[in-house]
Amino acid sequence: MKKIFCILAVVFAAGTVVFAATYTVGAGKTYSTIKGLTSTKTLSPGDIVEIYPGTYNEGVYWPSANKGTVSSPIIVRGMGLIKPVIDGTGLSLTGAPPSGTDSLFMVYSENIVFENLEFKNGGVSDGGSAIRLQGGSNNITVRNCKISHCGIGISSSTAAVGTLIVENTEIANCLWEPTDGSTHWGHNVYLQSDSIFRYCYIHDSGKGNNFKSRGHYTELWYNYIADANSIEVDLVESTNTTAANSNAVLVGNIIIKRNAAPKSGYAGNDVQFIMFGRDGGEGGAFARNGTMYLLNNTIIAGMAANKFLDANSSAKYLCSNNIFYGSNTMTTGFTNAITGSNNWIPSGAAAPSGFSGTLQGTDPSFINAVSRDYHLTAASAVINKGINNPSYLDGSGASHSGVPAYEYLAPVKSVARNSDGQLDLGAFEYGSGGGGGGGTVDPFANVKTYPNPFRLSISADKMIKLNNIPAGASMDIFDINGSKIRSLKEGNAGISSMILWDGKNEGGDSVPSGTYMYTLLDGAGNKKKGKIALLK
Ligand SMILES: [Ca+2]
Repeated sequence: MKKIFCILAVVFAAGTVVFAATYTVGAGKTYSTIKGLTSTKTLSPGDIVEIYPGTYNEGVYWPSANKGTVSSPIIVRGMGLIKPVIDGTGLSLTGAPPSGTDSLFMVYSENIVFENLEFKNGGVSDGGSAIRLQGGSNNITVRNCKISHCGIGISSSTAAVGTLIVENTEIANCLWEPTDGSTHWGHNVYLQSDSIFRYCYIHDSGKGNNFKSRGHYTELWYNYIADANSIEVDLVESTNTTAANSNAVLVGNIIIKRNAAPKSGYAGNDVQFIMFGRDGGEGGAFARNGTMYLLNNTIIAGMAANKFLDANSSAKYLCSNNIFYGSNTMTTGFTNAITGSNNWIPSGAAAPSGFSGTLQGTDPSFINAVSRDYHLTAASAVINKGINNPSYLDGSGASHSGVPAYEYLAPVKSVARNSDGQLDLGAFEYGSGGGGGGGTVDPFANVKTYPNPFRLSISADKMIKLNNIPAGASMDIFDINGSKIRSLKEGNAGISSMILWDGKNEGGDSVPSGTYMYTLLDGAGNKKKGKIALLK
């Protein structure tokens, strides 16, 4: 029997009606592999690709024809509580599309969101990446993903690539170990293009750096970057960095250098920590022509040998409201490139000549530095010692507020930063949420309702879906008069972390077109309210 495999939804974009499709991938679904879909279908703006839990041993090519628009991106979504795994075990990631790929996801496209997916074991021997942006890629978002044990975690090519956004994502243990005797480093992140990373946990790069970019402009907001084998944040030169305003802004990050020597053969990298300049010192064809704005970060050296800030003669730092703890070496040789105010540094460290309002002491009074809880105690001398109006210039030279509105919350979340009218130093305001400081997390923060509006007559499975539902949560649906018409539970259709509604009331009758209100409730008493527009 012939089946209709796509679910039609209605997307209102810029006043036009676009018919978008939902495609399902997984065991027993329309497509058994992701490649099986992308090699046979051209995806359109607003399309949704639902990847069901399982292991996908494949490299996938995302061609330029598969592109969304800014208002109607293509969503590629892992379904369920356990992320589907794209596992590169045994694959050679050295090929060229369309038949081969050099990465687990090799992307040439625009306006795509990849969310709730896990990538691992790709390209360890051949340098393949979990996700690689190739020429023409732009406005690619990676959200709520996990990447580990690949040759490189996320990379981008030297061809024209637009902005990459990575949020709520863990990237760890990437390691490139060639079998042909050649020397390569591999990094958790290695970009040639502009990027924004926020609420991410980037750690334990196997050989190289946690975050490396040769892009013109980089933003890092509220990330936890720790325990690289080599450099933690390494923003160096390329043809992209000679133009004015080849800047970077780092706000509210926790950046930690571990107390351990690098692997054998990589001597010297127990010194470098944050680099804004050149890979190879002052030589080479290019330089980095810009400023790194370091604002309200907590920067922890694991040992006295660590040098916090490194640069080259054309690169500058503007540092305000940071805590530098654990080493007395702020920099060597680049003190004139470093300006800023209201930073805390150890009493044994020499403040760079461009610093003003420096606080010094033996201990900034963290809740528990040994267990890495860098929230502040009530006794901390850095409370209310920040400047209140930190700002930065972006990659075009436009000025923006650098006031931190959020804080990193382990492992890959964020929480609003307390605002008492006077900024504290570091990544955590005294009394803010997270460990040590109390506070709560919205368990429904990532719930999405789709399609919404919901057009019953053209929906093949006649279901409206809510994803990212906490285990055991319930949903009450009300009509416009406030009368409860239906109660549903997480997993009601046999898919964990989802609730599906068939547009019927408790008695099994289809409800009329209109707006319906719902309330989600979890076992801890947390609530979320929303609306569903139902069209017949
Ligand atoms: Ca304060």
